[in-house]
Amino acid sequence: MPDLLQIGGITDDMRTRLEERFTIHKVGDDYPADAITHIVTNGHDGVPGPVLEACKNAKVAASYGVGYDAIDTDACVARGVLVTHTPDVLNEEVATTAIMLMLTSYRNFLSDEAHARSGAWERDGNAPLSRSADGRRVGILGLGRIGLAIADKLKAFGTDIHYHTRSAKDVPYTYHANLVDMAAAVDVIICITPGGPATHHLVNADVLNALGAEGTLINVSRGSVVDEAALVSALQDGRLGYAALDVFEEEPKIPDALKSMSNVVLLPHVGSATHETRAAMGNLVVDNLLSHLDTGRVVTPVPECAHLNPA
Ligand code: NAP
Ligand code: 8YV
Repeated sequence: MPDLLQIGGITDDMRTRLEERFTIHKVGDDYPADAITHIVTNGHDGVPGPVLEACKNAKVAASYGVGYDAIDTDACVARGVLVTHTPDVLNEEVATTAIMLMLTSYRNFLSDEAHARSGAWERDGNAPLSRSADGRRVGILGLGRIGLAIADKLKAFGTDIHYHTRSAKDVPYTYHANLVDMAAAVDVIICITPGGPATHHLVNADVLNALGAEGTLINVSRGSVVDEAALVSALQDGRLGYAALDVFEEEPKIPDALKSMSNVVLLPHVGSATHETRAAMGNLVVDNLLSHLDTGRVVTPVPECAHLNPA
């Protein structure tokens, strides 16, 4: 059987399917680098440079996740390694996470829940009023597969939808070519672009200032998209009102300042983390690897590697 290198964790279902066709080696163990033809990894661990260099005969690196900013695709292409990812199967889940972050922030459900659970309701009376999430102006930063799913779900809340991307799309939403202009025009920004150098600190102090003292920043993209230091200082100064975050610059570290703020909602990068969606992602990872074994083609190459996938 061909040799597969495992970087990071895989689910039991993935292991069961992969063990039928591959001999699996783990990256921390002593593995036969020259024999490795396939790699399985994820959006956090990527493929470290020394591993890519050692696995000279690798043909495919299949990543468990849609975002692949942790993988050096140029280096992979240079070595003829086809990188795959898991688009589409997680659109609805991540969109739901974004909506839940927005609703939680507006409706103050975390402190309301604590109020009910702690007995404060009986002792001190009703919880404070919160802000309505209905009828808001929301700017989606990145209107791709997941951004479009977010827009669809927002319609249920009577949202006025705006977006910023590098090029305008054929959609019935308000396009802003300039992100600061969009920030000034909306109540909420939801970040859902890819990570990597092209989007690094796209949300900077100017964007946060334009979003303003009543504004809400939601990030379900990558921590690198938001200048975290600028975010902390905007929240501390009251220049930005609220934030709801699933992703951070130095995961799993979250700045203590954010942890101490009651106007901030924090999640540990769980945008796609349900049994159902992770199973679909795992199946697509394995489908890519098995398809390559059986046909020489993969199912979902990343765009940078599409030319390595035979027609
Ligand atoms: P996608 O379909 O490729 O969409 C990306 C969107 O971002 C496009 O609309 C693109 O439009 C826009 N964009 C790219 N670069 C930009 C830039 N420099 N400035 C402004 N807009 C830019 O990607 P997707 O499948 O929706 O996934 C998006 C990202 O979500 C992933 O890459 C991943 O990082 C993140 N994600 C997070 C979680 C989580 O658990 N929190 C889960 C899944 C995905 P233009 O090309 O026209 O600019
Ligand atoms: C996962 C994600 O947390 O798909 C992505 O880009 O961020 C999430 O779905 C992660 O990639 C799992 O490896």
